[in-house]
Amino acid sequence: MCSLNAEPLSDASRAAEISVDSLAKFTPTRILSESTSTGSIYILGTLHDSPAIVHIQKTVLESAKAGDVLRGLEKIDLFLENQPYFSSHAWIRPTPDRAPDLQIKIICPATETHIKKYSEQERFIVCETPEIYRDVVLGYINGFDESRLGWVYAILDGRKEAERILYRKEGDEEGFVILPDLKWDQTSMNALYLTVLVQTRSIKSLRDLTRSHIPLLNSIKEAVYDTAKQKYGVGAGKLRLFVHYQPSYYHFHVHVVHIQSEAFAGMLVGQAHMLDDLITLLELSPPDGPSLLAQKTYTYPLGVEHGLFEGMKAAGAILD
Ligand code: G7M
Repeated sequence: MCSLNAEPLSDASRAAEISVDSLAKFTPTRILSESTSTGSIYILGTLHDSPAIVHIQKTVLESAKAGDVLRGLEKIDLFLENQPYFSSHAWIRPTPDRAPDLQIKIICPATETHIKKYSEQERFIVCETPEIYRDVVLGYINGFDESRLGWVYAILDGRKEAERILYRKEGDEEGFVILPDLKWDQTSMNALYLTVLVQTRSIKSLRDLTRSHIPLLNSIKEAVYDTAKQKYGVGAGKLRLFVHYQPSYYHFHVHVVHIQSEAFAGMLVGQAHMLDDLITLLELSPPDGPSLLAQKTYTYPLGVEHGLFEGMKAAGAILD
């Protein structure tokens, strides 16, 4: 069973459920969103009687093996010919040892929040002053369902994804882990995507950062550089380290993405804040009292389905 109310499953039984046979029983309800350029598509449906979100995406080609693909084609269908330009669809010949054609991610059971998050929706620019943060956002963050952070705590406690941890620094205040993000299948280095989760639960968002966190942020930076170099051969000059505001999860984390990676919504100006900029603003902050990050007005896009939207609208933070 993959049900919201069911007893939690052991890892083994849950893993056993996501199989070729079980996916064949997925009943699609509607498309939540899709990208025609990347071939990424989010489908809402039912799996084992539970709402489920299935994300299907073509896997990224490993650049060193891209040429091999042309030697393994089964069929080619030329639909545009305008010399010197040609466009075609191609089918890859199945060979036992070839890389998978698809990457499929599943959220099951999917909550209303998940469904809203992945649904195409109208967005508006929001101007979040420190007063609006205090009156609207803080209450939203404090009321955030702790269970949504279950995956974070499971990683930090070593109960989940333990074998995927690339680096761990111990310590309640200065500790953190580095691991591949859910979105990265570790195939293409140009699509490298790592996540850094801090051990402390006291930093909900970048507004909570103070000068006292500068050593933590610097040690995250250093460890990311070392880890990416050692594990993947990717140098510091190829990495974009940034933090979301608003994030989806209010437990401080840093995104690490290869600069060759195609821009996606979470990388857009407004939502993404370079880690180095945050460190600089903390260094420029007064020694006592709220940091510049706490005092700053943030301007960012917010979807109408976001849990903050109505409160922001009522507070006059949405620009017409
Ligand atoms: O900043 P924001 O909260 O939007 O980003 C959260 C990040 O955590 C995203 O890049 C997600 O892909 C990533 N993420 C989310 N979940 C549920 C997991 C997970 O279970 N494991 C890992 N490794 N990353 C996750």
